[in-house]
Amino acid sequence: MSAAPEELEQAFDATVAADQRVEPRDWMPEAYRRTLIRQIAQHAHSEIIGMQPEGNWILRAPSLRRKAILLAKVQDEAGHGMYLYAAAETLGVDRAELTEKLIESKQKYSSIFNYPALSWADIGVIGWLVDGAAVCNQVPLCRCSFGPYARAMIRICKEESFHQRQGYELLMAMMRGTDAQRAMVQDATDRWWWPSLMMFGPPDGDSPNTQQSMQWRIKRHTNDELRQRFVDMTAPQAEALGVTLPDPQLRWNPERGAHDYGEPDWEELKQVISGAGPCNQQRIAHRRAAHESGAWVREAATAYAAKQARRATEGAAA
Ligand code: FAQ
Repeated sequence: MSAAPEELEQAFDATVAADQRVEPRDWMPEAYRRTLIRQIAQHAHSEIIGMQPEGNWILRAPSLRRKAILLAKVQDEAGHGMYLYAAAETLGVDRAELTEKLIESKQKYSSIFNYPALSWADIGVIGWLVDGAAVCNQVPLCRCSFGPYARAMIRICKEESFHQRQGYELLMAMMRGTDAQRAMVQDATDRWWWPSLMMFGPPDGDSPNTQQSMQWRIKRHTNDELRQRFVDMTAPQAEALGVTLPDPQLRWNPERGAHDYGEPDWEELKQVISGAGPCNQQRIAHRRAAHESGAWVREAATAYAAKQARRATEGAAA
């Protein structure tokens, strides 16, 4: 005898309340499934589009060592995209369908990847600030209520935190260099600081999804809570590095036990999310071209898999 809808819902609520994991075979509310598909797909797309600003620097890395490190980082991002698409597929969507939605601009990806990487210092700053923000946002997702997403995040966070450190190490090397190198690091910090704060999403009062996602324990903290955590973590790192964060309002507030900081330009975030950022068109055009020129690989892999399956059946029958 199958369970009544209210019993299924009660079982789901109890799983979430007990901090246990909801698994793909379990009953879940349709809106929970849709929210997860939206967030995991956006997250996967961000990893894949996020390969572009750095990929652009692989051929121009200043040494073989730096080239090998950057190549490995960009490959890790492709891997993160794959785990996340696989997690989304457990919810009943197909990776090919999600890719179509991305290249038709019907699904979002992180605003941060619509800014250009203009100098070699940008590669260090992307590691330090962008991966730093990603880690801050994603560590709590390791405790997300949906099992496949939470498990994917564990490995992703380990790799992102390694990326954050390698970015910081690159910047330390540049800061020990010439005045021109130090100026490059400061310039890159000035350009990436505010967009990094915007990665955490709109302010809480303007975030339509947070409340429900927190009730479902998909999100464990609000956008503003995580943004504050990032500022508090990054301000001393900037000081140790010897760069100035471009915010005259940034200062330690002993009463709050946290840093006060200025307001990001939320109008800019809206523009970038809605497709009018500096690189939106270029990023999607590049992704679409890569998808189209890779069609023969997908066809060949499918034909090969079909041939192997046929051989296995014939072998079993013989
Ligand atoms: N960019 O109600 P909320 C990385 C959208 S991975 C674009 O607050 P929510 C690794 C939001 O989707 C970076 N869109 O939404 C790496 C929603 O739109 P919708 C990606 C944004 O979901 C490093 C609407 O605005 N990380 O960096 C942004 O509760 C280096 C209203 O917002 C993740 O995806 C934005 N910044 O909270 C790779 C982490 N912010 O769909 C390469 C997982 C908001 O309703 C190099 N995701 N929107 O039309 C999350 O934690 C959440 O989805 C948030 C947004 C916090 C991003």
